[in-house]
Amino acid sequence: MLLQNAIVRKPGPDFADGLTTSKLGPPILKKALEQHARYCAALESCGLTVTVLDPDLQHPDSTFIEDTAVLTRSSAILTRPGAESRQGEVLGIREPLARFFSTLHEIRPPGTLEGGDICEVENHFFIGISQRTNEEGGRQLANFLARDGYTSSFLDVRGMKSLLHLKSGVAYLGENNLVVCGELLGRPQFRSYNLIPVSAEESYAANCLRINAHVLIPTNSPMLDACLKRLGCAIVPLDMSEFQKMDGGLSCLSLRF
Ligand code: CIR
Repeated sequence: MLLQNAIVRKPGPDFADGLTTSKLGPPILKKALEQHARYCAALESCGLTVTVLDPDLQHPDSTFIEDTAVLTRSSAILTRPGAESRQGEVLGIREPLARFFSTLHEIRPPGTLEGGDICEVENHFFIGISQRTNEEGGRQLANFLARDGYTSSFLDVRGMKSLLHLKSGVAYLGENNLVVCGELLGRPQFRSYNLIPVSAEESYAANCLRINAHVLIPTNSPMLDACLKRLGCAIVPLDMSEFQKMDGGLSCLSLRF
C-alpha cells in the first residue's frame, strides 16, 4: 500500500518521566529532539507528508503516538492503552485523525489495546495479546477490522517478557517478507512467510519500518542491515538511542497511512 501521510508528536520536556524497563539510563531531551527531527525528515524523504503535533505536556510517553490508534484504508480506531498513565493520550489524537478519517471508532472498557501490538500484513492484522492489549480489546478491534474487510488473528506474547508489544519482535516488509526475532520465529502463524531472523544482539532492530520504497532500521544493526540489502531493500539507518532508553522503537513514533 502506498503510504502518503504520517502523524508524529514531538517529545515534551518531561519525556524522561515516561514508562521504561530499560537499563540504558535517562534519555537526553536535546538529543531526542534531534533524533526525532531526523526521523521526520526520513519519513519525508520516503514520500510522506508529515503532520507534527506539539508535545502533550500531560503525557510523557505521548511521542510514542503509534499506540493511540490503529488505521485502516477507511477508518481510524482510537485505542485504550493498557498502561493507565497513557490512556489520556488518546484524547489528543482524535481531532488530528478526524482531519483525515471520516469514520472513527474507539476501544471501550474493559478492553485495552495499544497500536504497538498490531501488525498489519496485507489484508490481515496480527493482534498481539500482551501486558498492554487484552483479549477484549483485541475482539473489539477484530470486529472493526472485519467491517472494513480485513481478517485478523490473535498472537499471545504475554509469556515473552522481553517484548513490550508484538511489534517489538516482528515487522512486515511487504512481498511476504517478515522480520522476526527470538521465540516468535517458531510461531506456526508465521510459517508461510519468508522469515528474516533477527539475532538476540540486534533484537531492538526487529522493530524496523517499511515506508514505500525504503526500510528504516536503527543504526548499529549490521547483520540485519546486510541481510536486508541482500534482499534488495533501500535502507535508511536512524539513531534511536534516546527512544530506546524509553522502550520505544521506530514504528511507535508515527501513525502512517
Ligand atoms: C511505554 O512503555 O509505553 C513507552 N515508554 C514506550 C512505548 C513504545 N511503543 C511502541 O513500541 N509501540
